[in-house]
Amino acid sequence: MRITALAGGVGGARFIRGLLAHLESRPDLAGSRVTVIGNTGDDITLFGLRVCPDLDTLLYTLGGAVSDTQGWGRADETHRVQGELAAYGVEPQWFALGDLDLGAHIARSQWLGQGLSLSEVTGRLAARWGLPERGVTLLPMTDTPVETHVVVDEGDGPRAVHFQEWWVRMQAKVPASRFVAVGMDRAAAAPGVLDAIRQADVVLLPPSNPVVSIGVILGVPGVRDALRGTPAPVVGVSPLISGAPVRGHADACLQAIGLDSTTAAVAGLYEDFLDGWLVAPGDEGSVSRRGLAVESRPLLMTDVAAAADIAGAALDLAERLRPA
Ligand code: FO1
Repeated sequence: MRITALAGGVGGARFIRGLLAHLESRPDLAGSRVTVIGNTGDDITLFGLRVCPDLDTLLYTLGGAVSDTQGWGRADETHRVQGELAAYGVEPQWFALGDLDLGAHIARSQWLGQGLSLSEVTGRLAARWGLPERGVTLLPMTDTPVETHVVVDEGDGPRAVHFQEWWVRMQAKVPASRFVAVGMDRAAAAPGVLDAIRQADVVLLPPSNPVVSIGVILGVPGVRDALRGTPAPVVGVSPLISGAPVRGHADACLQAIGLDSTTAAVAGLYEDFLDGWLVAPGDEGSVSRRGLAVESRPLLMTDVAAAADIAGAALDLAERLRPA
């Protein structure tokens, strides 16, 4: 089976890890291939290095090296280089870059500097983490730089800050009035992205942030059309449980674009291509849209087994929606 998923950071990575665990329990689906289209709107250049948080979170999580307490970054991490940067007074100091993590950013920046595309770079990093052996291909949504910037007003008038400054330094506590995907007007889908959607047997939307992760991927030219046109059923998993995100700031993001923090509002963002929607118990009544198959089940990915069950339920729903 060819499965394609659009994914952001921690929630998306944990879901894909669950999906792979579920596939291992399905001899009938042996040989399945999973293509993950990763959000690059969170990317930031720091200290001359290109940092791709969502791609790295997917690589580390699927490679078994992620810090499970944080959900991002490396396990057993140290911050000696960061301590030196602080000692020299190098800014910014609000974005924690560990020593092991810096290895990925240096390798990526070196290869980008040598003219490799972000897709080629991501392929090299993925090979180190054993993704090809697990039938997984990780594609950046675009090879051209796209960065989400956030318009905030702290009382001295509106200004745009990089997404990471809003997300990490401000902890999304300063209300955002707008998200701008800088560079999207010049962006093209990375090689293989549109075909991965069009030629999939199933397309899955993990419980990633619907505005700044999935929403940014949907802004890549051709992606939304591919999702509307693919013969594959498109099944999503609600990132909200009773209106609240499990982690992160999806509620603040939805509020910023004038939406309620409800699973119905999120489904509404995907309504022109969504075929199935997995919601938390008690939320099923809130989403009633013609042509949308809604099912409810516990959605807390407390561990890999729980994530595998959720991914399995999404896959089962998609298989029931596939044309006979
Ligand atoms: N998140 C934080 O809350 N604080 C950090 O200092 C931080 C550093 C960081 C470094 C590398 C990386 O790949 C991710 C990092 N994150 C940090 C998480 C990141 O802001 C978010 O995971 C995504 O950008 C949103 O999905």
